[in-house]
Amino acid sequence: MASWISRILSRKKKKDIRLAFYGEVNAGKTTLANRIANDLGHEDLGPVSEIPHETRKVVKLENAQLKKDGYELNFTLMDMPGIATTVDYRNFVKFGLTESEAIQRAKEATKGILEAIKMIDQVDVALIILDSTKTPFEQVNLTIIGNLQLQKIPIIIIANKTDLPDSRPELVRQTFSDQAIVAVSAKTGDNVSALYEAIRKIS
Ligand SMILES: Nc1nc2c(ncn2[C@@H]2O[C@H](COP(=O)(O)OP(=O)(O)OP(=O)(O)O)[C@@H](O)[C@H]2O)c(=O)[nH]1
Ligand SMILES: [Mg+2]
Repeated sequence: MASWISRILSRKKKKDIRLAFYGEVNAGKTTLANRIANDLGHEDLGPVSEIPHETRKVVKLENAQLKKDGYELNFTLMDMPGIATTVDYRNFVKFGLTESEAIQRAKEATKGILEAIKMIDQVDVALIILDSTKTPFEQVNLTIIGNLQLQKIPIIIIANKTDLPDSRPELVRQTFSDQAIVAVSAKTGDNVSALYEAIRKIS
């Protein structure tokens, strides 16, 4: 091939992988999104909190590039609001919010859940983040996974929080034995590099 043709071809920008972080509230979606963003030389996508529904809007980071062991991946990271079947403002009051702050947060959280679900058709690869100290049988997880599978979007299940003593990633593996699963600690960064390998394989 003429060298000028190969130069033009190699200049062609690789397609972005729109990588979405789905899961229940407090599973660690934003912590993991921030960890990946930082690894790739970017700022945090958003704040992390023990109060549920901290993320109430889809937050995107475009042009995040991973160069590793001879391969290159270009991402748009999409941190999603946590999915819940019910949003009760009284839960937020327990965390010290005033009643009006709690009601406002509940309204925003409900909108956020709908936004996250609507966005499914814009996703190339979905990470389903699970808190591996909790039961993986939650209805919410099954609903999200079912929806993504219906749309034929490849998914990777993340058993997060492996740094905690009551983490049980093996239970996640048993429950979703036909899925790609990566056990990580988004907090310490442990095994996040295995996640990059899994994304490369699946996308
Ligand atoms: N020990 C431990 N804690 C974690 C880990 N990942 C997240 N957390 C904690 O879990 C809580 C929730 O983390 P977030 O990243 O805000 O969770 P989220 O899934 O984005 O939550 P929402 O935005 O509310 O849906 C915070 O207190 C985090 O510090 C982890 O790998 N290990
Ligand atoms: Mg979040």
